[in-house]
Amino acid sequence: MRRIGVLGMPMDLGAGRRGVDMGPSALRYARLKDGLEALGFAVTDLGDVDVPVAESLPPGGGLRFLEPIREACLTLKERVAALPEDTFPIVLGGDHSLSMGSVAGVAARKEVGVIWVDAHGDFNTPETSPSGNIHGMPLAVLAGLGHPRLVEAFGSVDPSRIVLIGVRSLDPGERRLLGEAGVRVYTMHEVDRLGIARIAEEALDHLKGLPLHVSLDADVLDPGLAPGVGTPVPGGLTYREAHLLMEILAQSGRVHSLDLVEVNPILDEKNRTAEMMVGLALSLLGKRIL
Ligand code: 4U7
Ligand code: MN
Ligand code: MN
Ligand code: MN
Repeated sequence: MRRIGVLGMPMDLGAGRRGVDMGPSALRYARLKDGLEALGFAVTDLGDVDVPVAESLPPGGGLRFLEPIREACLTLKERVAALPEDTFPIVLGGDHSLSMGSVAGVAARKEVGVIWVDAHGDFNTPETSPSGNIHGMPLAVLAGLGHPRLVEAFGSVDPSRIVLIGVRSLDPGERRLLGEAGVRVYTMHEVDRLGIARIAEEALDHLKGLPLHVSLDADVLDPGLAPGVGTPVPGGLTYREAHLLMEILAQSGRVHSLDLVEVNPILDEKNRTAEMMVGLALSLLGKRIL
């Protein structure tokens, strides 16, 4: 597959802090397209999906911005599902709730396994969420748990086909739900004990035979490397752990789609976080040292 379609999703409605809506610009400014072209891909930037700005919306009671997030993610789902079979979608976020749309979109094209690389579980439901922020819920929705308006639109992946990597912050309710659903979870404890190479290989084996979607949340990286995130948690992946994970997944030849999410340029230092994320995307798409 030598074609890539880039789609921006400038949405911050699902996050507690403002600013991730500028993530797509920051990732483009970090020369994503040039880097991919240097690898030999034909890259088309398809522009941004329309997302309303928070100021234009009524202050939602209950789940914050449920309907506008649903609407924008449905548009993203359709845009991704409509891409030609030979085109690798890269979705630029934006808060992580957008992955409800991107994953449901690729899952409409073919059955996929999902590798969710994140400091958090993103497996809350309205009942378990301590914040009410929808970016803490997308993985549960994809697995069929959560608000019916979201599950009916985006539920699309069997929980046995999900692997979480890099986790170090779980709320009590989502921890229980992850266990009950049977999601494979590699926390930072396992990263330290087993090493990221073994985890990458186990994940590939667990999802054997399936094309893979990688959802990469910038906050999986150690905050020292990636300060531009809204919900930093100490003790994240090092530079080489993150790249090695991407390199091993790339060598499998099975990755078919990617989200780059949760980059917050307001909180960043000279676009370092976006530059890290672009570097990781290039490793995932086959950039080699030698
Ligand atoms: B992200 C949190 F409570 N779990 O639900 C929540 F700690 O997409 C954080 O991974 C969610 O960045 C983080 O609000 C969502 C919180
Ligand atoms: Mn996330
Ligand atoms: Mn996160
Ligand atoms: Mn975050």
